[in-house]
Amino acid sequence: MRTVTIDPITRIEGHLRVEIQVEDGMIVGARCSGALYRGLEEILRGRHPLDAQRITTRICGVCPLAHSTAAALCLDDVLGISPPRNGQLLRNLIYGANFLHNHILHFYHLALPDYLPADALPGALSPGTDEDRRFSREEARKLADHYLQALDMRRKAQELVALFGGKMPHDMSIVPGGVTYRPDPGDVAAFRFRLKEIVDFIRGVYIPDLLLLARRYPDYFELGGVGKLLTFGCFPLDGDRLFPAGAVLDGEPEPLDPAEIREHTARSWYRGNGAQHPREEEAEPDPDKAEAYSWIKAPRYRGEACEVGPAARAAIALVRGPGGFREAAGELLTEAETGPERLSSTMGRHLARGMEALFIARAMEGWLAELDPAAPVAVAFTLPREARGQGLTDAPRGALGHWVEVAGGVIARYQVIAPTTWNASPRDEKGTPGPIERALQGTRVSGDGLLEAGRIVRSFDPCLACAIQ
Ligand code: NFE
Repeated sequence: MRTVTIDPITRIEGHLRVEIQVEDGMIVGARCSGALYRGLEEILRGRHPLDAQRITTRICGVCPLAHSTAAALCLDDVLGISPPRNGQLLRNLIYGANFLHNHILHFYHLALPDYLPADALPGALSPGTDEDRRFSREEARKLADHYLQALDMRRKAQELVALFGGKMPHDMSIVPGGVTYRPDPGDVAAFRFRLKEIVDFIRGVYIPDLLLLARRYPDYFELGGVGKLLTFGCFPLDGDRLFPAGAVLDGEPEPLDPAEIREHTARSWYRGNGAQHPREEEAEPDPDKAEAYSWIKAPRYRGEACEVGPAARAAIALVRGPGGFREAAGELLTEAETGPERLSSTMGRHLARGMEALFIARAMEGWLAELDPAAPVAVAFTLPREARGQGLTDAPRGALGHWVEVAGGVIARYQVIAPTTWNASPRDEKGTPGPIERALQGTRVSGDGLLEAGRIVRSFDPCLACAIQ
């Protein structure tokens, strides 16, 4: 048996160490480790509750809107308020732009180089290997052109965030009770113009490229599966969510029960085994814990290590989501010659990202058309001195939760469980591997496993800045 260590794994956000054991051409064991403790939850203790929203957006520069949104939902819950419809539309438009940026970034700039020949991209951008490259020269040249075009699309998506959010990263608009921005007709026109270009790009370039990748690498629908899925849903509007919440533990979608979440720390550098609900969690760092191998905790839902992200959202939305999603997603799955049972796989995750990118962009066009420059965008509130709240949303990478306890008018406890905390989690006290560890185990590999492991791990789009707080 050979142990191969990838440390750090490149083309993801942050520092993730992945160790695989390879025996007789198969990955027989895997360990994911997050090596950097951050302490954001500790920084929040004793601060004014409204600071939570401004500080937690700084958790990450890739998905700051995810934390801004989760913190706003958490404080809305503390205050017992929800934004007026205009405020909800604006929150969704700002957050939607962050999703579009993320998915274009992930497909073209983080994942695609794993499949392009070494000479398709200029030196430093190239993965530097020609192993298992299946695109023709012409296809590779076209994809490399799209790699550059995608940079421009990302700029436009970031401009969308800045138009209504004030700036990118770390918006200044989303606040408890709504947003601080009133729709200005000039900004709305600028937003519409850019959004149309992004929709055209997703439909005319991203989706065809995605289908080409799926056709060249159909075996990756069989690699990197997890099977157990969880989503908190996202984009709330008048009590419904564009993507509904739910879980798949035994093959059938079931409703979400947030009381069933626990964070385990048996193999993480914190005292004890954890297994607490984030509402009551006390996690004291213990860097000398001998049996631990990661700063990432191990969140579990009903005791299960669940994959979160686009595959989970699509699996639930295909059953409980809006008709428009079910139809479009069904068509794309047929074109890719696969089915919903293959969403939790390396290629399934890419496909699910593409299908939701187009659906979210179209939903944004509808929300934009509904904005009313004269209608209120926020509601006023008075902060209680004692309260608890939770803010659950999906981020681009999956289920994101913020939990707060306010005591004596200040934050007594603030807990964050981010998507990559779920996906890149280590084992728990029962020895259950985290989703990425599970996805790697049992994979047939051609050589030392580096190629397959890189493709599988990147399909989760890990972000270590978010994973450890
Ligand atoms: Ni730092 Fe994030 C997303 C969140 S991932 S990118 O999407 O929350 O753990």
